[in-house]
Amino acid sequence: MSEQLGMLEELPLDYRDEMQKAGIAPLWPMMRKVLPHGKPDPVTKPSYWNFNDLRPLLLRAGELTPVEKAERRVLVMSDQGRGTGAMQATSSIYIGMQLLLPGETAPAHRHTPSAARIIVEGKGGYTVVDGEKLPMNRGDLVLTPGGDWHDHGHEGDEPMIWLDALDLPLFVYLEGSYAEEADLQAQRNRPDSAMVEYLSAGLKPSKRGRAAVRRYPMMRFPWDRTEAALREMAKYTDGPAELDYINPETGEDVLPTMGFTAMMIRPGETVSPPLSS
Ligand code: GTQ
Repeated sequence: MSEQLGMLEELPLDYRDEMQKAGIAPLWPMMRKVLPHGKPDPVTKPSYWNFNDLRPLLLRAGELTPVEKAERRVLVMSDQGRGTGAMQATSSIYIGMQLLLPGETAPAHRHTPSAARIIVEGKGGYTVVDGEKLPMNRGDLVLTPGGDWHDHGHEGDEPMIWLDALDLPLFVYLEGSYAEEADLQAQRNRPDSAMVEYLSAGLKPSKRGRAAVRRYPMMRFPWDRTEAALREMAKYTDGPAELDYINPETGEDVLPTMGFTAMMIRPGETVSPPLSS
């Protein structure tokens, strides 16, 4: 079948004018734009952002813009297929690098998109999600499911930097993206559930006599555990060791729209992860 379906210009001018007035258009000249042949035709391009370039720019944002003014002090990494300034790294995922300085707090808000954070540097930072205080240690994966209140704080003495990943573009596309603001949350005086209920893989709180489990029962995945598990697995695995982060109650990906995998690649190894959906 021909790639090129009919063109708009082939149609009589009066017909095109009448259609224009009626607010309609023929499908066939535009069909391949939305239904390309054989395979998708993505706008997104592979993009690369160098942390050594980004880091000083982020620290400078710390001097230029108080967190009270910014609400969130973040530099957005734009998909190069859409151009710098695009609020997305792929069609559905936004990523940005966030800075919080010692003593600062980023105010509480909640929004429809979900967020996940991977801590890059610093000590003493934390985020409070739905009243649960989640320490931010280097490499930790920390979740903020859509609709949950969250604020960030910093009790340490060096800058905290972390990567934010949100399904924000998806919500913008669905015209369902919005946020609400509130005062800082009261923090429950107990360690987060990774340190209490979900301390060990393969064990979860007994069903007996328990109230309903939360939809996202574990919102922090400590890196020290992930790293130890990867290293142990790699001893007995040819090729890269890979571990999927899961919701410990369901075995599913940690969020409905975003899944995370930790991978250990030995020096000199190369990998080509398969496309998957
Ligand atoms: O920390 O709550 O990068 O709301 C973008 C939007 C981070 C956050 C971002 C946000 C946040």
